[in-house]
Amino acid sequence: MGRKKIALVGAGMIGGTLAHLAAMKEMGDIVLFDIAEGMPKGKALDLAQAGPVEGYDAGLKGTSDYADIAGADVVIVTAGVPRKPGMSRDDLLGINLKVMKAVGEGIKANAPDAFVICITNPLDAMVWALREFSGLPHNKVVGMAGVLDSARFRHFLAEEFNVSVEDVTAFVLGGHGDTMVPVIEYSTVAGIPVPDLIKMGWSTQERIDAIVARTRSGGGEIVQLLGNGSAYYAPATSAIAMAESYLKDKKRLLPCAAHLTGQYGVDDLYVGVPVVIGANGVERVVEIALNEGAKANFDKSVHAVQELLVACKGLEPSLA
Ligand code: A3D
Repeated sequence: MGRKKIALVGAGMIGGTLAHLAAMKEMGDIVLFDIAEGMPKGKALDLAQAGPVEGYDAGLKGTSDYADIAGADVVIVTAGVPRKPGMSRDDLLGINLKVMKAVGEGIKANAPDAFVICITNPLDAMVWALREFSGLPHNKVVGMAGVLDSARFRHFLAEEFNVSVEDVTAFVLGGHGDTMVPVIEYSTVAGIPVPDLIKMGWSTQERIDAIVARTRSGGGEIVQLLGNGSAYYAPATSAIAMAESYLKDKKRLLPCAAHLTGQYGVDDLYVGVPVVIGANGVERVVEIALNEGAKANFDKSVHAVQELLVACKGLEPSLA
């Protein structure tokens, strides 16, 4: 049995971090693809030279030729531009839509059997467009956002309760944007829901509300601090968790931007919901009961994604 092949389309900040993580975990051979000529080759060589020190065996190749992603088991897409301070994710729509067209066609021609994870923003619209351009089955194209948003929520909750991040589970639904929906009823410390912890005096509703607000703007906080570009360590780790669940058929239940066909009252839209990821890609969309407030927020989030799709269809007639 040969090694798995992981193609990273976009070899920038997240792409390079993905390659490092995938190599460290010996997930397979890695191809770094970018339209920039030398840069992916330079990163691949640098990472290959880290192999003898760390003791990992992974083929690493940098390329600007789509033929090199042929036969990839997993493709992770970060191609495009990230935010600058003051920009919203939606400001990236026009330029990144063109990139998704090129990438979707490249995947369709060279890696049609891959499991594709999209990270490019604005996420929910770009993963939808990437699926359309690639023509791959919906269960094989998914967006990374919920794992990251939940990780941010978990980190803030663990700090608030002064407990290990390992024991904090958190639930974030909806689109990846200011309308995302952190659901506190399904967020726990070792199984104890956050509302119970408030009753037990571990925190107050006001403090949890502030954590929810900080989670919603968690990406923007990092954009402001970095001054140039957006987060990349946690986004890369989150996508690797999804890739591992697919490659190892772990069947993890993870919040991802998945294609809905009536679940949550939504049709033909990618939006963040809990899904099971295994060897068949997205194997199940999990429909949980939402209270009135969470449902209203979820619907608002869906509406925001729908507006972005209208804009995409206006910009790219082949999507209409
Ligand atoms: P960056 O370091 O700029 O890397 C993007 C790379 O894409 C660059 O190296 C470009 O040369 C390359 N590129 C541009 N056009 C093409 C093309 N047509 N084909 C191939 N490569 C191309 O950005 P980054 O790695 O920091 O971020 C990548 C994307 O992820 C951005 O759109 C971010 O907004 C997004 N992002 C999403 C999340 C989510 O949680 C969804 C989090 C953080 C960043």
